[in-house]
This record gives sequence, structure tokens and C-alpha cells, in this order.
Amino acid sequence: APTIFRQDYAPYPYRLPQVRLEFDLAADSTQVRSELRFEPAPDTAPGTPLVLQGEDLELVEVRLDGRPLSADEYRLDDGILSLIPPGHGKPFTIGIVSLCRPAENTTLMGLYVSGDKLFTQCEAQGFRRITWFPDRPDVMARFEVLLRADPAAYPQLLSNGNLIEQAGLPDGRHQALWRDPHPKPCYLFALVAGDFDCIERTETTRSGREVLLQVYSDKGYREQTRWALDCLANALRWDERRFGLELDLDRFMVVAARDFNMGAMENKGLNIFNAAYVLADPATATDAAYRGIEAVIGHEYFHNWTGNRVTCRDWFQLSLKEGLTVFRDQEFSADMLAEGLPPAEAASARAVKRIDDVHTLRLAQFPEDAGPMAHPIRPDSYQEIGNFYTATVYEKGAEVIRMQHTLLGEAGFRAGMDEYFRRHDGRAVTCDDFVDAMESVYAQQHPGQDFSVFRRWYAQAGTPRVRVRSTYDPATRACRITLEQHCAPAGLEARQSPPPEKPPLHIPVSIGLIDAEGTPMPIPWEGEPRDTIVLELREASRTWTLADIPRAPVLSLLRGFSAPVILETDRSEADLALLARRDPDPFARWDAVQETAHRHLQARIEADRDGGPGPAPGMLLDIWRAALENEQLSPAYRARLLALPAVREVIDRGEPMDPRAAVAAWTHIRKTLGARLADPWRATYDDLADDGGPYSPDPVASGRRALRNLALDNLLAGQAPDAVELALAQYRQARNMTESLGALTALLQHAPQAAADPLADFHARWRDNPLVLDRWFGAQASAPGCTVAAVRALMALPDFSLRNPNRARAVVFRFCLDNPGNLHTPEGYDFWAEQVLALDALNPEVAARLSRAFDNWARHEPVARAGMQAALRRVLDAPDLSRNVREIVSKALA
Ligand code: B3K
Ligand code: ZN
Repeated sequence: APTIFRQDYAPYPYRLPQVRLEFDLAADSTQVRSELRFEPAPDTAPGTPLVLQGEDLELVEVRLDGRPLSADEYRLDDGILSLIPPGHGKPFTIGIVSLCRPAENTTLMGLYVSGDKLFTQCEAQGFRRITWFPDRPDVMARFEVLLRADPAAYPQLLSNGNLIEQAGLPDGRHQALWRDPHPKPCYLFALVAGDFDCIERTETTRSGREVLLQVYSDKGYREQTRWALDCLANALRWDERRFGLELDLDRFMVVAARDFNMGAMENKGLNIFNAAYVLADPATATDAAYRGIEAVIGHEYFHNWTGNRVTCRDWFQLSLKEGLTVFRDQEFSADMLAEGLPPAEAASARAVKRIDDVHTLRLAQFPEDAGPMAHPIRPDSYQEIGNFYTATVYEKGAEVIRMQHTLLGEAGFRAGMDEYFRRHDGRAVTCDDFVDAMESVYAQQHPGQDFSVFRRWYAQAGTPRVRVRSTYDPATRACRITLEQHCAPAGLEARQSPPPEKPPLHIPVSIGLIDAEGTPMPIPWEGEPRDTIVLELREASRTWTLADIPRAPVLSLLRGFSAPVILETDRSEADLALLARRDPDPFARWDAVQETAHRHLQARIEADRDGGPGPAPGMLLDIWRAALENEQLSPAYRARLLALPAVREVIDRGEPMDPRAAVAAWTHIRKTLGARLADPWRATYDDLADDGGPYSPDPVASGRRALRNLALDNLLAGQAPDAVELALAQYRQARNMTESLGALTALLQHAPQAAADPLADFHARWRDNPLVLDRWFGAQASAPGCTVAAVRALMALPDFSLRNPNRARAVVFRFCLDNPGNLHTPEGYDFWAEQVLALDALNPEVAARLSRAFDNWARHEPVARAGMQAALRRVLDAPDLSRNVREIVSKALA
């Protein structure tokens, strides 16, 4: 497949002010009639071809200014329709009639069928599967859309913008006309047709306009959409309050789809969501699912400004909208968690959110940045853009925005955002345009300084390492801190000769000092004493001298995770233990606990390999016990402190990576922590019993449930005598999904024989609710007892289908991503290859995600390495591989 380069960008030679689309909708075959009003761009030479993309379409007719064109007046080549427009420099109209087949469309890109409804997904390049069009984000048009369909099958007909009129037709069908007042690129187009339940409410925006908010779902699920509607209203308020951004439409719709390739899509005024991010009630949704809905509803809503009003010039700029919008949804969630709490608790609630976000980054993005798919947040090339909706573009992109927020401060960042909208509202722009707006504020705040070094974050792949050294001189009371940065070649960069240059980045490193008792030591800084300061490292290495430090300090580093880097320190175990117990910065404290656990786990892996005695668990037990018994800390925060690093993180740290050894060490330590701390775990479990009040997903109540489920898991891991009974009782008495799934999962993890009854009960109870059934599948597929044979048995059940992405994710992805003990077997490698190929025949975008699971094969120990390599080969050698999977697998094997 050809590689597309960012440097090759050229503007589209024609403007497209106005688009009219008419759909004759039916599942088997839908006819699309388009009228595209073009005008040449100012410097377009006469005779410049007009090029339109199409994919999987049947062409019926092409017209130019109303006149049908004969086959020799246009070209149709590999889906591309091109023609030479009249050379008079005036506007002209292209009319196209085409057919597509929604019912046969298993890719879920373009127009497709889900259940008995019709949905669209156009980002990035799905619109070309609906009709021929300039399918690129810098061509922005006003859309008018007429939908016609059978009212019995499709009583509701939705599209972007405002509903202009709705009417019955003489032939018994009905139609709806929609007009979107805002110009948009075609990737933001959407239509939905079907029979839905809908709840709605009106809100008044801050300028006093009434707007209609609606959530559509499958019939019978109305009551499960209330939380999503609340979240939508909260998002609307929050964007007004924090960014001064108001909804620019009279109507904003969210529609839940059962079959959806990812989380949701920000189509203008008509967001289409994976039902998993809409539907919730206490009986069916976990606390985490409630928070996930809030985040995704917020995310898509915030795109209305960061993505839709100001969009991307080309797809290399994807992080312009995604990194920024993830940052915004993270802040929204943090503000929602903290809302109404007293300051100390609010800080802790925000920290919990930050910990979860950093955990995600380390789990998904750090490995990506070290593997064959490593790319800068603004990539330089791609073969298939669908493969670049990555943790790097999204999560690292959000970290790069967050650093700008840190450098500018809240007020400065807001001023930069205002400036960004002042300059670019209504346009398709680049990441550089965003940084320019932020830099204009930074340069005012810091005369003589700029973002020229900071910009390298957009161009450089790989996770930088920051080495920290410090000395303290009691005679001068000076503490000297040296920061040194280094970024190794990322992924395939290592093959380049000469290796790419990686100049230093602008890295804000937030630090604080504590003394040997854990008391904060204020740092004299810019004229006042401060508990936390930000060192701005812009060079390969730099030393700071902090004066007036009364005693030898212990450094609390990278507070709040001020930059997406890996720290290298020579901190002693004792210093780490002190930070783990006393660091007043909740993030840095959690990080110290994690680091202690990681060191212990790696020592255990080495001991298992070399037959040595294994590390003594004393320090770990002390830290765990202290956190467990510290009632000053919120249960939600304690649940994070007391969670071991994920197995995948442990695997990732191995050199070479050895999944089975990591699983063994991790399992051993989990048992130790469970067994040796059985009493405090039990006391915690009992203390946190449900108070019998009505369910609420608020951070306090959900934090209690999180810690209680963790306690149960540890009691089972440690084989406490009555642990199985406790879990069974919790399952039976559960008053919400968080409790029942917590019990079921813990049983499956530690006492699978005892899980049989609850599993059967769960299935009987929820067989008709697809999202809950996904939980049932997922808990089993990720359990250590689930062998390849067992996962195949799950897939043989009538409830299973590879065509539904949620179900495929619940079974196949969960097994391949969260069951390393069983995946890393000869049968596991075969299974992966087979499933990648089976999925690829249906849905390349989803298949490509699964194919990423073996990215880091080459860093594994020889046996795993050879098995994974052979499986990758098998996939690469298969006939008819999609462009999506081919890019991933060929890069992995390069
Ligand atoms: N913008 C969409 C992602 C579309 C991905 C399509 N391959 C969802 C989001 O980030 O909000
Ligand atoms: Zn997004």
C-alpha cells in the first residue's frame, strides 16, 4: 500500500460551499443523489481535474450543471472519479447518483445496518463509502440532507443540524429535510434511521438560547439513558463555565448503536455512540461504566468546538482535535468528581482521576512508543489513517496539551484557547496553529522566551527519559538538582542510518521536597516559599540550585505527572518507602508505591529465573498495611495505592519480556499480599459494607465499592478460609452491577470451581441484555483458567458473534490482551492469528486493533518471540489482507 506523507499536503483546488444529499434509504440498497456546488479556488488553473473519492459504490449517473455526462467525459479508476470541469472559473454543479449496500457492510464504516436500524460512521474516510466526494477534512461545506424511507421500518430520520420539515409521501414513504447551518467536512456527516426510544430536555445556554438535548436508544432502554442525558447537560454547562464555549445549535442529539467500531463519534449535532457509552442503570452498569459514559459524552460534546468549529487541515493533524479534546474531557471528569467536596477531598478526587489517566497512558501508550508503530503525536506518514487513532495521538497528545496548561497556568491557557478560536473559528488548521496561539500568551508571560523547543513534542516519537541527580550541602544549605534528558530511537527508528536526530524537549518537571520525617520543606522560588515548583528543562542537561534548604531533602518528583516521561533516579528503597507513606502530593505518592512494587516484582522474576531466594516482602507489606489502615485517605485513593501494577506493565518492564514469568511473579505477590494482610483486608471489607441507601455513582460511594472489591479479591487471592463464602454472599446480595461483577470476577480469578453457579445465574438473568452479557464473556475470557480451548468454547455459544465489535472485544480481545498466561502458548499464538484473519474479512478497522497485540514480539524471550513471529508471518502471508492489518503486521516484522 502506498505511504502518504505529511509533507505532501496540497490544498484542494476547488471550494465546495454547498452540498445537497438525497437518500432513498433501504437496508439492501440505498440510493444517494448528491448535488455538489463547486467553485475553483482563487489560484486554480483552468483544466485542473476535479477528483472525488468513492469506495464500494455503484455509479448510476454523473451530471455537470444538470447535463448527464457520457462515460468518456469522466474517469472512474480504482474508485476515484475525476473529470475536467468547465474552464470559465465560475461555480459549477456536479450531480451524482450512486448506490450502496448497507446490509452487506460489515466494516461499520459508511452507511451500515445495526439491528434493524441504519447508522453512519464517516471519520476518517468513511464518507466515500456513501457517495463520491472530496473526502478530506479541509473541504468544508454547508449540508442540506433529505432522507426518504418506509415509515414502518424507519419512523425516525435524523441528520445533522436542524429539522426543517417532515412529511408523508404519496408512495407511502415519508421524508425529513435537515439543514446544518455550519460548514463542515464530510467526516462529520451523519444520518440515523430507525425506531428509537428518546428522552429529552431543554437547557438555556448562557446567552439565553433554548436548546434541545436528546438521547436515542433501542426501544425499552429509555430508563437507561438518564445518566447520559445528565452528563450531556453537565458537559454543556462546564464548557460554558471553564472555556466560555456555548452550544452553537438549537438541537443536540446522541444516539446509541449496538454495533460500533469504537467509543463514539462527534458528528455535528448528531453524535453516534457505542451503546456501551450511553446505557447505564445501577443494576446493569458498573461504577467505572458510569464514569466512562461521563468521559465519552463530555469528549464528543467538547469536540463541537475542538474538532468541529475548528477542524483539522489534514489527518496528520489529528491530535489537534483529539489530544486537546482528551485533555478537556479529563479536566471535565476531574471537575465533576471534585464538585461539591471540601478542598482536601476534592484534591484527592482529582488525583484519583489523574492516576487512572496516567495508568492508561503507561499501559497503552508507553509500549506503543517503544514499538514498531511508534510515531510522533503528529505523524509524518501513514499507510492507513484508521491505524493512527492511537494512544499516542489521543493520550500522549493530551499530555502535550496538559504541559502547555502547566507552563501557561489556568488563566494563560484560557487566554491561549480564546486566541485560538479568535484566529481559527470556522477553519481547518494545523497543530502549529494551535501552538502559535498558546505561544502568543507564553511569550507575553515570559519575555524573550518561546515554544520553539516545546514544538518538538509534536515531531518526536519515543518516551523521553529524565535522569535526576541531587546533592545537598549542609554547610551552604544548598540543594543542587540536575536533570538530564535522553530519548532513545523509537521503534523502527533504530533501523535508520544515520539514526534520526532527537534534540532536547521542553519538559516541565514538577518537584517538591520533604524531610526524613516526611514534612514538606518549602522551596524559596521566584520570591516566595513554595511546596511545589516547576523546573523547565529545555536542554540536554541543566542544574538548578535551591538555596535555604534547612535539612537534607528527599525529592518528590514529577508531581501530578507533569510530563509524559520515564524518570530515572537512584532513589534508595528507604526514600521510596518514605515517599510511599508521606509524600503530600497524592500522585507522586501513588507513583512511589508503584515503583516499589515494580522493583519487588522484577526481583521476584529474577529470583524465579535464577533459582535465588526471592526478595523479602517486608517493605511491601509495611507499605500496604499502612495504606490499608490509613483512614485519612479516601477509599477511592486507597484502592489505587493498593492495586499492584497491571500484569501487562510488569511484562513490559522485562528485558527480555517474559509473560509467563511475569504472570507467575505477579500471582505470587498478589497471594502474599492477600494472605499476609488477611486481617486488615477483612476489616476493610467489613467496614465498607453497603449502607443500604440508594445507589449513586459518586466518587465517595464508588470509591468504597472499589476498595471493597479489591479487599475481596485479596482475601480470595490469599485463600482466606471464608473468602469463597464471602464472594458468593456478595454475589447473591449485590444491589448493583459493581458488586455482582466484583464478586464474579474475583471468583473466576481465584476460585473458578465456585464461580459456576453465579456464572449460570448471571447468564440466565442477563442473556437478553447485550452489554451485560459482554461482561459475562469478558470476565471469563480474562480469567487465568480460560485456556484457548475454553475461549473457543465461549465463541461456540449461540450468544457469540464476531460481527459485533463489543462482543468480539469482550471475548477475543480480552483473551489476547488480558490473559497473558494462556495467550503465550503455541495454541494461543495460533488463536491470535486465526482471529485477526477472521476479523479482517469482516471489519479491517477492528482487526487492525487486534493485530497490534503482538507489536512488541521482538522484545520477548526466545520462545515467545519465535511463536509470535511465526504467527505474524502467517497473518502477513494470508491472501487479501486489508490495508489496515497489512500496515501493522508488516511494520511489526520490518
Ligand atoms: N473522532 C472519533 C474517532 C473516529 C475514529 C474512526 N476510525 C471519536 C473520538 O475521538 O471522539
Ligand atoms: Zn475524539
